[in-house]
Amino acid sequence: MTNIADRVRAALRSDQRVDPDALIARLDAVRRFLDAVDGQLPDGQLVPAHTLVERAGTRLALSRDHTVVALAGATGSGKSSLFNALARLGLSPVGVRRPTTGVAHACVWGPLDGANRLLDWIGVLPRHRFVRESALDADDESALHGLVLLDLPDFDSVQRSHRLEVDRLLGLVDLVVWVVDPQKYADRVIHTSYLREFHRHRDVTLVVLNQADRLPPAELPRVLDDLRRLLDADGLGGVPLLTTTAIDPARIVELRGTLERTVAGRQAALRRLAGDVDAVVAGLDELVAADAPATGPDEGTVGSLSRALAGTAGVPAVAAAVEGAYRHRAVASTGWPLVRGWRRLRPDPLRRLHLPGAVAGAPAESLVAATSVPDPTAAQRSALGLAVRAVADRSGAGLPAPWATAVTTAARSRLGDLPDALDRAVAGADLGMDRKPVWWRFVGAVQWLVTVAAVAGLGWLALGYALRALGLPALEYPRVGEAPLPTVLLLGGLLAGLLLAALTRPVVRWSARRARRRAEKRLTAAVDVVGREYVVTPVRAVLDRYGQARQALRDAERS
Ligand SMILES: Nc1nc2c(ncn2[C@@H]2O[C@H](COP(=O)(O)OP(=O)(O)OP(=O)(O)O)[C@@H](O)[C@H]2O)c(=O)[nH]1
Ligand SMILES: [Mg+2]
Repeated sequence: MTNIADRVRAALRSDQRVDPDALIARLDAVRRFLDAVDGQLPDGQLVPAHTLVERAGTRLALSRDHTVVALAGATGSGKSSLFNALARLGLSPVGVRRPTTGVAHACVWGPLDGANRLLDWIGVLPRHRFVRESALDADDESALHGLVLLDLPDFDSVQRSHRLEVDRLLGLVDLVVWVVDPQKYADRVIHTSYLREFHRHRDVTLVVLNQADRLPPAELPRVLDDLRRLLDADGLGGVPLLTTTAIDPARIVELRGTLERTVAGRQAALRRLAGDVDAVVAGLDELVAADAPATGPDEGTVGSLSRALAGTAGVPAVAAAVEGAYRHRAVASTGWPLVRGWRRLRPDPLRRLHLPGAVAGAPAESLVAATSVPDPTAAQRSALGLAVRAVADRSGAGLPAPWATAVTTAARSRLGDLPDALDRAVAGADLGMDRKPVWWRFVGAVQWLVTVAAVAGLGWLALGYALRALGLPALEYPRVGEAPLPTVLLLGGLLAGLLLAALTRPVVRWSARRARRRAEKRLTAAVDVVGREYVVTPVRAVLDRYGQARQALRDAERS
């Protein structure tokens, strides 16, 4: 049943015309596929596609008016005899010593000029090119005008060079006539190494059982049935199967008629290339089998990456330094004036890290990153490694293996540049530490004021004491309630200073923690940008390429 269905399908297909524009669009899609996968996938699997694109472009550019037909088969099957019989001339030597034909011979129906460039490309030497056009039989032969018939060496040859030549030529011709004979039609080589390989080229395949005269007429149907069964098993159900006797011109008429129709249809070259595209698309399909994945890793995974990067970049250390620096500077600005002086003698925790962002007005972008942020620990490095791997794994999940590898390679491609980029990001981040808060100035000014009051009170008291000691008239101090004003100034000033310092301390601590959180947020944001640029963007680029490749291959499929 299947064989009948195959034959019907083949018959329908052979009636279907290949639209040159559609074929060119399909080839273009293969080219787009190759552009998309360039540098992403190993070249080995792409060779057939590259070969197709190059060959098809050349074949279509060379001549669409010619149909190149090859006679292929085992040695002694009668290829050269058929070649000569079709040409009606003894062009290719026929021999009893096997193998006879060592290089391809060509016969061109019509002017040789147009076919010469085609034969140069196919690689048939000029001395093995013949032209089948004479004034005498021009009319007889006109139906074959445009035919370029090739007599190939034997593909089962003891001569390796013959096999190589056949393999090369079979990749270039438009239609293949497989010539078999009653003795060797069932040979394994022809079926497994050749016919089966051509199952995508059914509509440019013809099988000829030659030397039919050597079979008793009663045997012929059985042999034909057997051969048909083998062809079906090769995936060539429905291909035309003819019988010929090369030594009898009357018994090659059917083959000749088939060739005439093929030449007149001018479809063989297009059908051959369409079959080539089918084969290439089928071969590449597993490379883009999965649905195009999301455009990149999910935000959770990117968040983990940012946290790991923050650890490596020393964000916690810098943030802690920001908190320390805030406290240090706040105390230096708002503390009791004597404490301030002592405070200023101690180093600023942030300056010790050599962070330009920590210094007011430093042009961060002009600074080469050379911070003294502590180097990442082994644990931080391995956490980063795991986070990068997670980005690759999540992004490449479900993709065909070579793409998953490409995603991993992309995720790791810029790891070498990461340390400098992170250092630059940390160095360039605005830590919010370049301006003094207004309240520091205010509290600082009040501290000065109460200190001045205390010193003034002290001075006043000291003056009164000195006058008394010298026996001079004592100073009459103004009084606040019961207490003399200088005492109020001295004690009040000292008390107010201490009180203000005590009240300020928790506010400073709270603000320092806030400054730490703000710095942490800004640093993490800066590090996140680096992570996206150095890890996520290359991964997205590969996923983009995957989407393009998948779409291109869908476009290259036969519609
Ligand atoms: N009886 C008979 N003999 C044939 C037929 N076709 C070819 N021969 C003979 O078979 C032998 C081989 O023919 P060739 O045409 O040289 O075979 P080939 O396939 O070209 O062989 P290689 O060049 O070695 O690959 C010759 O002696 C031919 O005369 C045929 O249809 N009937
Ligand atoms: Mg021969």
